[in-house]
Parts: sequence; C-alpha cells; structure tokens
Amino acid sequence: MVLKAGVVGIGMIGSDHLRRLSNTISGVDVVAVCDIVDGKAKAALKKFNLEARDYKDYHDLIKDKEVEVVVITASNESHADIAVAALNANKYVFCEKPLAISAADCERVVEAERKTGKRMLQVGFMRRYDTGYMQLKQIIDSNEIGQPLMVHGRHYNAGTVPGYKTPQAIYETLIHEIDVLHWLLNDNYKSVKVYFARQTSKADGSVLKDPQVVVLETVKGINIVVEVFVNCQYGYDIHCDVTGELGMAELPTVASVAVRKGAKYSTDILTDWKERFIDAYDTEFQDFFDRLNAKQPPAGPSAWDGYLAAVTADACVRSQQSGNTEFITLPAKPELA
Ligand code: ISE
Repeated sequence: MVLKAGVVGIGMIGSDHLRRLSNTISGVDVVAVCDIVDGKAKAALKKFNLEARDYKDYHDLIKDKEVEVVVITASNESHADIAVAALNANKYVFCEKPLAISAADCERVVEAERKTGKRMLQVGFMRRYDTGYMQLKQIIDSNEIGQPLMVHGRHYNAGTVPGYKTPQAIYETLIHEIDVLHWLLNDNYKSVKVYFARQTSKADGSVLKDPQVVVLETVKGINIVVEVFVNCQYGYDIHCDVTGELGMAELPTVASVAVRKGAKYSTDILTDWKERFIDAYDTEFQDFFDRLNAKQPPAGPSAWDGYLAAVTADACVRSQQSGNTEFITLPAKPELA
C-alpha cells in the first residue's frame, strides 16, 4: 500500500518533512502541497524534483479526493483549524507540535477526532522516538536508578526567528519537555512556576524574555527544572538528567568525533535543531505510515497528548504573567484519546 499525502505549510520544518516524505519514508507519496505564500510550495516541489498539485488554500488541499493524509506543518496558530477541517473530511492527520497554542484549541481537535469514532491523528512529539530518550525511559522503567526524584533539563536554541515571543518559549519550545518528561516519568504535572533569569543582551524584554527557568512539580512529587535559552551563542544543546534514589541517568549527547589538537580536546555541537533529532523524525513518520498502511490506528502521541501538553503550557504562560506558582488540573481522559 502507498498512502497519498498532502503537506500544508512549506516553511522550515515543512520543507524538511517534504524532503523526508519524498526521499526517506516508504509507503507514502506526496500528491499535494500548500502554502499561503505565492510560489513557496512550487519552489519546494522544484527543489525536491517532485510532481504534486500546489494549493494556496488548505481547504482545497483537504478537498483533493486523492489526499488521504494531511501533514500539518503550517504556523502554530493555524494547526487546530487545519486539523479540525481535515478530521471533518475524514482524512488522517500528522500534526507538527504543538497541536495548538492553547488547551481550548486542542479540545476542538480532540472533539473532531472523537466524532470520527477512531484514532486518526498523531502529534509530532518526535523526542519519544529518539533513541537517547528511549534508552532513558528503559533505564527509568527498569528501576535501574530507583524511583526518580528530580530532573534537570536544558533546552538551548542557537537563536530564533524574528518576532519570537516570550510565550513561544513555552508552547513552541518547552512543549517538547512538557510532553517527553511526563511520558518518561509516567507521571502528570501538578504545578509550575516560571522564573526569568538574568536576561541575555539579545532578549527584548517587551517581546522576548530570555532565558527562562521553568520549575515543574509532578503528582508524585518529582521536581523538574528546565532552562529554556533560545539565544544560546555556542549551539543547539539539549540535556535531560534524571536523578533517582540509586543513581542518575543522563540523556546521551550526540555522537561526534573528538579531536585532540593544539593542547585542546574538542567535539562538535550541532546548531540546527532539525539535525539534532533527524533520526527521530524519520522513525516517527515511518511508524505513522507503516501503521496506517497496515490498517492500524496511529500509536504515537495522540490528540489527547497534545491537549495535556497544552494544559501545562497554558499554566506556564499564566506563571510568566503572574510570577506565581500556577496549578495544573487535568480532566479525565475520554475513551477514544
Ligand atoms: C522548533 O519548532 C522545534 O520543534 C525544535 O525542536 C525546538 O528546539 C525549537 O525551540 C522550536 O522552535
């Protein structure tokens, strides 16, 4: 079987996924692309030597009878509307993270999927498919380090796009840790407090506060501290250290040749976030399309996972604004989710 896919949004991650879907992932053909910027989609088709229909309005791509799967890589603000429209047209959906920029918008997507009566959507929380995070989860689940007590993370971006705002450091960047840590720890979040560290010279207080330190507490009492620094000068750097009763487990660093030269010892640090998890992106997409081609529902992060992440992200944004600890209460998980 080969599924026919349409890609909505040909920006940074959209063109990377277009490349991936055309050259790496088996069991899928891209038959349609869409971008609101004139010529952007056509240029990408030319770049990847692809034959596909080119739309400007995502509604037209969704109406395309050959399209069975809609891959959403458009602006974060548009994810929910596109996902609801695709689900209402009974199309499968792969939606890049975040599912939406608020819990309320995620609820619309959860409801649209519920109405189809089956799992139709997967969210692009690719860290769950990263071998380092999977090894970390295997160590935690095996009780090798005893019960987890504390977690320390770093999410350092080597710069951001113009106009990047303080809340985006949560719903676009920290959203990865929000999803992957509750999956790693088999635990939900109870509260969060966001601190603004001494600000980098690249931060513009009125638009972007950077760096931020996010302190989460889980229902089991685990304390999590994640530093979010989106103007890191030395590179793109992701850390996750889990301290348990018996030991500490650290997310592996990216393999890189070490060079000893001129009385220095050095290894490379990536600068492009698309490279850091390149294998995880491939694995999540292949898993998604393999399952659909085998007539099985998606098994990766669900619309409900996207909603859970957004509930916590909303609390983080509230804490950014209030300066207080904000509490997180999660409703009961509906049947389909
Ligand atoms: C980007 O959208 C990603 O998903 C990257 O993984 C993350 O590190 C970056 O902060 C986001 O802007």
